[in-house]
Amino acid sequence: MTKYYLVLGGYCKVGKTTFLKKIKNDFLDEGIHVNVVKWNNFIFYDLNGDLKYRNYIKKYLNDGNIIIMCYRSDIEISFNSISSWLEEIKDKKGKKIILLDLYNKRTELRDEASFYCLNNGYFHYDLDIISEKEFLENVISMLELNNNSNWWSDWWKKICCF
Ligand SMILES: Nc1nc2c(ncn2[C@@H]2O[C@H](COP(=O)(O)OP(=O)(O)OP(=O)(O)O)[C@@H](O)[C@H]2O)c(=O)[nH]1
Ligand SMILES: [Mg+2]
Repeated sequence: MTKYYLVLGGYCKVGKTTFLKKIKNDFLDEGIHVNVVKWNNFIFYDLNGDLKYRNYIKKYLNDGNIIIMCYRSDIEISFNSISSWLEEIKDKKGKKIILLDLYNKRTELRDEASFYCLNNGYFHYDLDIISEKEFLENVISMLELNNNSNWWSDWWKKICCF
């Protein structure tokens, strides 16, 4: 089975690990440079945003198929630091880059972030208009797995009881 590598990067304490726990909660946040979490045919690399780990996390940013740069549009520095994370990626060709706003209200900074994505060919999502489920559905369709995704709806029914 093809494995896909999804990287969660971005400024410290914006809620990357909390977001991942909503998808799969049976892992311990070890407080080290990365949590490696397997889920179906995805492997999440949940990176620690603390600058002191920057040298250790470059490898994961370069190995990922989808780079999900998390920020909060109520914390300006979390958006401003994104470009320095993306500079660590040597070759962006073939990678999908997504900015994901984990804040649950619309802000001016969010509009700026959408524009930044549009200009750079990145994708932009925010969690006040899209659920974790819908977000992952979008990611899956980016990976062209949609034709064969019964496992996906079965899995959601199991954990969400609907
Ligand atoms: N109020 C509020 N607190 C949150 C939210 N998301 C996360 N937190 C809290 O913020 C703290 C940091 O969240 P994490 O999910 O560990 O953040 P992170 O981005 O993984 O942080 P690092 O791995 O250290 O870079 C935790 O204490 C969470 O409980 C949120 O949406 N609202
Ligand atoms: Mg974390």
